[in-house]
Amino acid sequence: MTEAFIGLGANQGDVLATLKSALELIGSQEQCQLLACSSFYRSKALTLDDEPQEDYLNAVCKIKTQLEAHQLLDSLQSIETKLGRIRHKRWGARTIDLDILIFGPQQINSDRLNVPHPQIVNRNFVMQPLLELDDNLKIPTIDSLKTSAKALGWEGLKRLTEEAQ
Ligand code: A4P
Ligand code: MG
Repeated sequence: MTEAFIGLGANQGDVLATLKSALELIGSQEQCQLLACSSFYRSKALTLDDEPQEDYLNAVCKIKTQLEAHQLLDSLQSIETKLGRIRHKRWGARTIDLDILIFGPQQINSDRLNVPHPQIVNRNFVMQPLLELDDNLKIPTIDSLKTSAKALGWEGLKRLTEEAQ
């Protein structure tokens, strides 16, 4: 059994409904158990060009799984497809994006998978929900999640109230 953290992000369509459906589908995968989910966070879109994009809704969930990391990636990609994800361009707008952030203590660098996710430390919309789930979380590639999160602050990020989720 491996404990893993998955990042969820959406900025197209009914983002709240999509995030909720994604969580349900993650929890109902074979050999996978949903342990916890962070609050939902609204964040300014990080883009690779000047084209404006809608804000994102982001969250992080924690699972326990018997799958190997690449099997989990396959399963998450089929959930993305089921929820209507069409791949246009890298970092482009999307109905749903599911990233494996952390997969137990494993460090993986293959053609299809980089784990821990290399962008964790640059993204407050990933670090704040991770800290919410476990403020003592140890990540193999990061010295201190708390220190990195503090350095990045809350710019462009807002936690939704319970009524809004
Ligand atoms: N891949 C490699 N490592 C992983 C991993 N740890 N988890 C590969 C999931 N996939 C991983 O992904 C491209 C390929 O990455 C996959 O086929 C898989 O083999 P993709 O979802 O098709 O494309 P992408 O998401 O546009 O690219 P990338 O590089 O994964 O981008 P990110 O890091 O997912 O960033 N702004 C806000 N505010 N909130 C967001 O959530 N997300 C992105 C996308 C950009 N801006 C954002 C947000
Ligand atoms: Mg991605």
